Amino acid sequence: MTINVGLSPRIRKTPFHNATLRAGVEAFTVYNKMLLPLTYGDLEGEYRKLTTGVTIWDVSCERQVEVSGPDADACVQFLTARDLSKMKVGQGKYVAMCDHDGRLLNDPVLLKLEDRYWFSIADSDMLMWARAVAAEKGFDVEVCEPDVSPLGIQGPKAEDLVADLFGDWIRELRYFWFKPAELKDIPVVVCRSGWSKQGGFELFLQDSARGDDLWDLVWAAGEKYDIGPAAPNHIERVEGGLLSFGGDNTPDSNPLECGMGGFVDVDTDADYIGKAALQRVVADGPERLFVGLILDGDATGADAWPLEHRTPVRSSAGQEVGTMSAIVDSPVMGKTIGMAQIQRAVVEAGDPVTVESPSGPRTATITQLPFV
Ligand code: THG
Repeated sequence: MTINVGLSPRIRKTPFHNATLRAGVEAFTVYNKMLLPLTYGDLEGEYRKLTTGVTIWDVSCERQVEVSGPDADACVQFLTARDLSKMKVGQGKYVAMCDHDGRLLNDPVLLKLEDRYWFSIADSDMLMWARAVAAEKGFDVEVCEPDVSPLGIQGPKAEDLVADLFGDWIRELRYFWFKPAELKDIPVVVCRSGWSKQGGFELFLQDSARGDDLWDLVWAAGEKYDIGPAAPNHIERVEGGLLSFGGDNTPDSNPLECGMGGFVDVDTDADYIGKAALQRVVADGPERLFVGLILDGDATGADAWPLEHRTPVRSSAGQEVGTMSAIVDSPVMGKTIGMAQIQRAVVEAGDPVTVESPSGPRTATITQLPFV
């Protein structure tokens, strides 16, 4: 008798799946019901290549929610807590999608194409949400998940590599701006974006049958830059203060409690879900702030541990004043650093706090994000 365990059609493989296996992928997680490679077995080397060279990432799981049709502008604006009235074709923006009480539902990159929009989403079901909202509001739109899979090229040498592939015009692309292009005959959208602070691009593959071909072309062009396979890097993203949706925020967090205050427009004519609630949050101030923690003393390796739960952050009097969602040893800072949601009053008072580490309680200083 054979017992089948593991993969099922419920968990989707990416167009680059075989390529990542060939490259030696060693661990996956599931994101938007799709496999997301986590490591190729050498996290330290992957961090080094990301911060000094160039890496290739299978981030197909950043799925697109496409909105097209006569009411696409109005529908996308209604779904987005940011004024989109000046957004241009070819432009991307980091946006918050919120519910009616201003809770953050997703933090996608929004791309405005010629005749449609793509919400390039984090890990929550926005296809369902967008369809429901569009239908209830009577918007004349079509909402779907298109055959689009981003391939990340991240690191300081990414620009030279992508210029070798597509031409020097890519050097003129501003952050989150993009352009449709072809590589050989593979249709892609080239966007200056990616979930790292090291610079880079994402090639949004528009034909899942060509995953191997695209990966191999990038790899071949990357050989002269010593390209390596990698993935969204936990240490680098903590140093860079990038929000991991679902990990750093709780289901009831508003965007101001997730460090997204700068990307939310409340003083605008634009009409969107959650606007009144967010106006109140801005007027009253959020209850919590998303901040960095620097643990006192040098990073020893003993106090950065995998966090399976948000762990309590306490005041010196022992009161719980927040929760920590990530903790890593930072090679750049030589310190153990964390990310936490902490009561605004405590942050504003500037008091030190305490976190429980495997080696006992550690005092920490609150700091603004990003660290680096
Ligand atoms: N690329 C694409 N889709 C994505 C992600 C991505 N979907 C899921 C997830 N990542 C969305 N979340 C983020 C979070 C942060 C950033 C991008 C996507 C980001 N932020 C910069 C910052 O906060 O410093 C820049 C923000 C700005 O200045 O506008 O890059 O990575 N396709």
